[in-house]
Amino acid sequence: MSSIDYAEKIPNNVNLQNDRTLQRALEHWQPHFLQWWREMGPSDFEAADVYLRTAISVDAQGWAHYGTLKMPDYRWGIFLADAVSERKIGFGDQMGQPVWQQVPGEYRSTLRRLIVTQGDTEPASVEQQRMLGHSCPSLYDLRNLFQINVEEGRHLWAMVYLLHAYFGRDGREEAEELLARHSGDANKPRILTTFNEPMTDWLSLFCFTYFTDRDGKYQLKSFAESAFDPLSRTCRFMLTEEAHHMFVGETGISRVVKRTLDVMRELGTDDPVRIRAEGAIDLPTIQRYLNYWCSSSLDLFGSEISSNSAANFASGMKGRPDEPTYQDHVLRDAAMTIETPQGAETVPMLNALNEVMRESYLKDCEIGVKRWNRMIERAGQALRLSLPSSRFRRQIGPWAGQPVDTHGKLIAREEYERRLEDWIPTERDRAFVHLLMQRVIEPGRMAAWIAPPERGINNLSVDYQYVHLQ
Ligand code: BYC
Repeated sequence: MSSIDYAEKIPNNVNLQNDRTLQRALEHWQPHFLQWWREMGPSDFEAADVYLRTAISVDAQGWAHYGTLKMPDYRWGIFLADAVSERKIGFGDQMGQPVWQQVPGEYRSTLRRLIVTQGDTEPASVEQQRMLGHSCPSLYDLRNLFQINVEEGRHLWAMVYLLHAYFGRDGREEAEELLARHSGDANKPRILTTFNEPMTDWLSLFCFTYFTDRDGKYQLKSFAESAFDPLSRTCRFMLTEEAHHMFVGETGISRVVKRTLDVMRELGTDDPVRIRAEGAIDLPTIQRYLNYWCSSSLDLFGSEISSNSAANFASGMKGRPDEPTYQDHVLRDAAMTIETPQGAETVPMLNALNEVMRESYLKDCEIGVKRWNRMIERAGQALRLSLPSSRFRRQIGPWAGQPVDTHGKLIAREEYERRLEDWIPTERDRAFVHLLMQRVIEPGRMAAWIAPPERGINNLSVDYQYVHLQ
């Protein structure tokens, strides 16, 4: 990378062409990243020509460029949203003071940990989705998968930029570690639970991009409020790309539901056996997938009662998503009642902020569910999809490991074990869904279990050849 034209190869607005220290750090890291991409990124598609968007600036009118390229040639860039002049800290004990352009010593290790945790999820998701290209339901979907993969790669770059530019040697070491941990690895797993879950089918991908990427939206929005200005600006720009990932999730599930409803109408039945025989996914199975990925993603907000959340907010490191919409930005006198298996507990609001975020996240998750239910209602079907209670199947917080049904009611453990197969995908469900995952690569054609999208990408038609396989 020594004779590199930085502005051309690594689109950026962080003055990389004149920053020798950053160049040296990236020169060392970038070949490791590319090696990781080859070994852990989309398997067997290095030679494919893919219609991709690439971030090239932070200009709202023209921030991305669309074109056909091979994924290893993607120009992973580094962008910070425009600086807000004289920006002040918007919450916590230092509210009203100027934001930080450097990392304050006393917050260094916590901020690094937060950035590393965020950064760790990005390559983790690429690893989880590594094999899905082989079973794509259409070229349109294959392209969307790859778009998400390269952008998660860019989000890793965004966090590595912060580590390299602001955390010196330990930042560089953490950047290497981000490539050394792997999703599901027994010895060196990814940091957060959901990012170690296997993902072997596209229904899971759509649920993941609906629920887990939405956690990403909420975490990025809370960092967008951060007093550490480079983190705030980086995350604000990442949110621009994140919207498409959630779009893939929401429209993906919509298309699966639509296809199922079409088959139900054609056959005149809601019998899952007959719907499956027709190659579509019955609504109860879709519900079990929603339960699985939603409950897994709920853990990503951390424990309901958390001293970390209190410290992160009070110091100004991490706010609430949409912080300006709240009245009280200091929260020293506020409290919240949290339900635990032992009963209601009133805790200082600062310690309950993970729960505050989880509640607003769940409201956001409801929007898609309402849309899917309107489709089901219009088709004259009785079943309604729903989200599980935030106490269901938790692994983090006071409800972790508790036998709770999908409505949030504590039940006998024996009953819980018995009924779990009504609530989350069984081995049989997974085997059936897996069987449907046959790749379809004729332009415009869709697998039998999913309806076509309403429109193509960037005003192209649905039958455009989004990927040329070699
Ligand atoms: N799994 O006080 P606690 C995305 C740990 S997704 C494993 O309960 P806290 C994306 C926690 O780390 C967004 N460990 O919670 C989506 C802590 O350990 P340490 C990712 C967990 O700290 C799709 C201990 O338990 N970004 O971008 O208030 C595709 C006690 O923690 C989990 C972020 O998460 C878990 N689920 O909040 C691609 C933002 N939950 O530190 C990308 C950065 C908790 O004591 N992370 N623990 O050793 C954070 O802000 C916080 O770390 C958390 C947890 C919100 C995750």
